[in-house]
Amino acid sequence: MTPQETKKLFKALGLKSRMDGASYGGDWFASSGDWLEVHSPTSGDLLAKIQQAGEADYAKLMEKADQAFRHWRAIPAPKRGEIVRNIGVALRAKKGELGRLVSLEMGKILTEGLGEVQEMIDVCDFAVGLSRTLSGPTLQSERPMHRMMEQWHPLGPVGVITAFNFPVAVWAWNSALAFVCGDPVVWKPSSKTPLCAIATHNIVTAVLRANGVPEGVSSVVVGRGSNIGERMLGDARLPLISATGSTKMGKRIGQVVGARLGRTILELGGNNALIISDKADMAGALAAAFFGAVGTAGQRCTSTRRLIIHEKMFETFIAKMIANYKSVKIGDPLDPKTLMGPLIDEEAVSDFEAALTAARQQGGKVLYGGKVLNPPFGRRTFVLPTIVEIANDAPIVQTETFAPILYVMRYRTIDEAIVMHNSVPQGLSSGIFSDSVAEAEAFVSFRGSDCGIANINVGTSGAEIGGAFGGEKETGGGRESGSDSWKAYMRRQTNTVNWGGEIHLAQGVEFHV
Ligand code: UN1
Repeated sequence: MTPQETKKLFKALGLKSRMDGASYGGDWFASSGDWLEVHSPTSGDLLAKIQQAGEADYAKLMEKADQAFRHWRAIPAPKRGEIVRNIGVALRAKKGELGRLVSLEMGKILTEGLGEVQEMIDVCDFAVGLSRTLSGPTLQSERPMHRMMEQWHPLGPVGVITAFNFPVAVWAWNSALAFVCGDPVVWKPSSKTPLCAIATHNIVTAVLRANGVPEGVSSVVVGRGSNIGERMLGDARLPLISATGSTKMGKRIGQVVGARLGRTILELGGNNALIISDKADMAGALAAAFFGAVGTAGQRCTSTRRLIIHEKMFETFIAKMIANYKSVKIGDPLDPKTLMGPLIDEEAVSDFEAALTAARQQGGKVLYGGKVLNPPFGRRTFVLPTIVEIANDAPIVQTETFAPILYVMRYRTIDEAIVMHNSVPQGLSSGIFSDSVAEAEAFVSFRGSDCGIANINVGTSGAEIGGAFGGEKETGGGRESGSDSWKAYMRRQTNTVNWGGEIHLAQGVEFHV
């Protein structure tokens, strides 16, 4: 993107080259004197400087969010839904610009940047429907002339901590739901992608203002994890912390929020595998594995990290994968011909290199890739997508490296494949390619995949918003987005109502003088 094009994009999204990083709906503010530089992962160009929020800024913002809750929870849910519908309309109008900004700041290719904004739009639509159906059951009482029911009430301000790889969609999954549920949101975006957060907040704030929503319902706080992040975790005014990131980070969050008995939704590391059966449709399996492993330069939580391939198919399948890998055009994510952009920063490239060194030491054989590319644009962030043949129990295969490294391995029986599949600490997403009903059903049965997401003839990444999103084991157990994930954003209340006048004790207990 030329400097003129960047300027135009910034203008359309209300961004400047120097900005403050905190807002609760009014102006942007910050007083820490601690400036964060935002560089393009592609060119290394300085895109903007953001003054991060300090403790005083956080205090001001949190007070607003707390006050806003009292007002927001009193607005009928369908009216809140109408406002979320308008956020969806505003996002539709800005889809092109916001999608381009995602590509510019995060480095994913434009079609994926636009797809990410589409996820925001989709979840807004989903939440509008929810706003009229946030319902609890009516239950039969054992007592005469009594009725029981469950209600769901707004919970309070929700702290949302997001990662760089989905710099706008994950905010939307949380916020569209939180808003219709009656909760304000305090968003701490990744320090690697603050511009996406600021631009999103500008779009949302305009809608909230036009609808007379008080300040504090939607806030952004760009700040350091070590002070602002930690303050959020310990803050009892945030009854729920929803966080996306590494397992290491999630363990810290779980401990600190758990110590105050707060709630968490944790969406942490994945180690997603596809089983490719000898009874699979080859073309379908190839397309899914290719997108899963190379898409977003392997920087999705749902990226395909392992292929467990039937020994009969292994050689043919890998030969086809390598042919695909060889034709991947790597470069500027905004160029429509590019299939793979850069990694987020030089640190990610070091992680890529360290993982490959470990893999080689642990008996791995690099079948394709394994190289850092000479900087085409001035930043050492481009790598070759890589395929490594290695054993599933090699220590490096047991960890998540946020880079396009695909570990491949062979199996003989489906039972063996499922055991290999589940023998990692993480449990986010998974898939099997097989036209055998028995194999496919076994994979999604109680003795099959132990992941939160398990697909048949569908890859591991690119989930739709309508399903609950999240995973088991070291992935953290949280669920966001579709299905009944909204329940985590509300407070459940069981009501027993006596309309008969006489007092009856449950369980037949008699208690009178
Ligand atoms: C993530 O990587 O944190 O399923 C989210 C997918 C996307 C979301 C990924 N819908 O790949």
